[in-house]
Amino acid sequence: MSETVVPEPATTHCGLVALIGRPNVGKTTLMNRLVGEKLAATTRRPHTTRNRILGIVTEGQDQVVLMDTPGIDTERTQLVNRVLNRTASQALADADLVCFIVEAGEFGPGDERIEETIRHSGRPALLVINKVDQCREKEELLPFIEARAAAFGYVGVVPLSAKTGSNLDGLIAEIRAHIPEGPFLYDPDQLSDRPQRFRAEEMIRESMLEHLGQEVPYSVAVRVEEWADEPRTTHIDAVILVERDSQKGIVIGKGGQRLKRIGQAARVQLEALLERKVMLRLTVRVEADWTRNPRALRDLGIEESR
Ligand SMILES: Nc1nc2c(ncn2[C@@H]2O[C@H](COP(=O)(O)OP(=O)(O)OP(=O)(O)O)[C@@H](O)[C@H]2O)c(=O)[nH]1
Ligand SMILES: [Mg+2]
Repeated sequence: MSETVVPEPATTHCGLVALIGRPNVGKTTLMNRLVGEKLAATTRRPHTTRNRILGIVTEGQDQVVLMDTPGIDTERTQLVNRVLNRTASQALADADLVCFIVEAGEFGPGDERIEETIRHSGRPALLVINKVDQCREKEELLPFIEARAAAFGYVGVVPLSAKTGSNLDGLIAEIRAHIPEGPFLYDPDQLSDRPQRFRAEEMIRESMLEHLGQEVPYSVAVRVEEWADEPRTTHIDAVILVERDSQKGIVIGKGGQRLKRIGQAARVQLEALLERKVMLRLTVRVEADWTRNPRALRDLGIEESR
């Protein structure tokens, strides 16, 4: 008598993992590295990220759904900052696991407040100590790790460098060890919840922030208005929104030189993303006080996740 053995379906694990931390600690750089593609803008300035952005890493039976969030800045009270902070809090509330990202050797009052928020959330948390490449004395790292680990019941502490890629494997292993059993939330081939259009806007915004110096920091936004895929070329028309006429002048620059450089750098990135030739047309438009206007924020996708 023959017996048919039906193999047990392999158990899958899937978890929502919130990347939380002060502005500029490297959350987005880390997400881009873990996913292996540039999903969102990173710059040397704080307050680069404005939305919750998912980066999806599927390996074997495990799916890690990273939620990149705006840096939490508890000092700021402007509407746009309150909205950004709420976006981060919402991600924390939704998370199965929190990655609290700090910079090696630095732990200030801002970090303490975030640690307190994580404690309140009751979520399990990994402490991710980023930018270890900046540590000149590696021996200094150990007391830092020990002090932080003693202060809070982290389920793990992972020093790494999102920039050089050192110990990213260590982080993924720790995350995989702490996500719950469950079905995949996304197709294993999917890398993000965001469409190409969003990634294009992020690349243009990144180029702009890199070319602007300190001059027009965070009152700029980018909206792609037209996107046409033609046989050889993709034509993209995008609008750069600023709040004041003076800012418009700065973005455009003398004789349009700055806008030209912003466009050239963005086009190179867009061509790499789309793997084809891109014709990019940028226009600068003044939309007064958009950072203070809830509707304008919503129109730009800068809003609470739910
Ligand atoms: N040296 C070094 N720099 C890093 C590392 N990770 C990120 N950076 C740099 O830190 C800066 C901020 O990186 P982001 O990824 O934009 O930081 P963020 O935490 O997402 O910032 P917000 O979106 O503003 O909250 C960029 O200039 C990165 O290149 C790292 O491991 N080492
Ligand atoms: Mg960011």
